[in-house]
Amino acid sequence: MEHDLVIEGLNIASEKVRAKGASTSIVFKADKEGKFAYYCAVPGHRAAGMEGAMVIRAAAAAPAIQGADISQDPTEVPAPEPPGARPAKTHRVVLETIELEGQLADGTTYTFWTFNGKVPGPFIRVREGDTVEVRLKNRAGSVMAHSVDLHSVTGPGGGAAVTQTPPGMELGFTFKAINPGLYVYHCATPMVAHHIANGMYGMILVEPKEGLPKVDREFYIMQGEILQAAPFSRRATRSSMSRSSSTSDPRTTSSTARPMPSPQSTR
Ligand SMILES: [Cu+2]
Repeated sequence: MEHDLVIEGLNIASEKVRAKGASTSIVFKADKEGKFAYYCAVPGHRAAGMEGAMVIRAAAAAPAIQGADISQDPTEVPAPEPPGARPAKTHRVVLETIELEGQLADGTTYTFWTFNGKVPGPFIRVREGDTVEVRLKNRAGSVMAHSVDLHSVTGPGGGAAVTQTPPGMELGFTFKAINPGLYVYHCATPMVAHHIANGMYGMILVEPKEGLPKVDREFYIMQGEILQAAPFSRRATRSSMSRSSSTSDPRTTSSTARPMPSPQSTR
């Protein structure tokens, strides 16, 4: 028995396949949306059941990037100095606090509060004995005051006491790095946890006097999480937040963040 394949509306017809076990193929570009009937055009075959439908849908548009990429590049580490003691230096560290709409996941943005527009903020690298002049600028247009508390600083609030900076202002202080170590820094403006959770954290490395041993590569990685109480694009109600907060697991800020099942529709 011979057969063929016709797709109606797309102007496609295969050659007839005659021999037992024979095959043929057709190549076409699906450039027309719609539902198209296909069938065998050998008389009587369509009526006998050799038919079906092919649906061609428009490709789903790639999700538009709506927010800024706030992810810090893990290779953004200040170049290491050769091991061995060197005379003390003075560093000037400028931190600008920027509140911006960043991409949280596909189709979802979040207003991050950042140091220099990235989360985590810039990696700061100094050496024991160095002097560090810190300038904190709060970008005009910020909604909040911001500050910086460097855990390498033993002064009041790690600097936070003198850097509570209103929008559009700049404040600063100078400290001497006397304790080698790898320290966190963060915004310490009340509510402090709110500022940290929104992205205001980073690290400062105070190398020992003699420097650190040489390594092949250095990376800068900190983990942050955004907890959701409702699926993407939905506003959480008070009840859904309280219900899911006890059972929710953390979702990262990476582009692989997944929507959480919500206990109820909350639009
Ligand atoms: Cu802040």
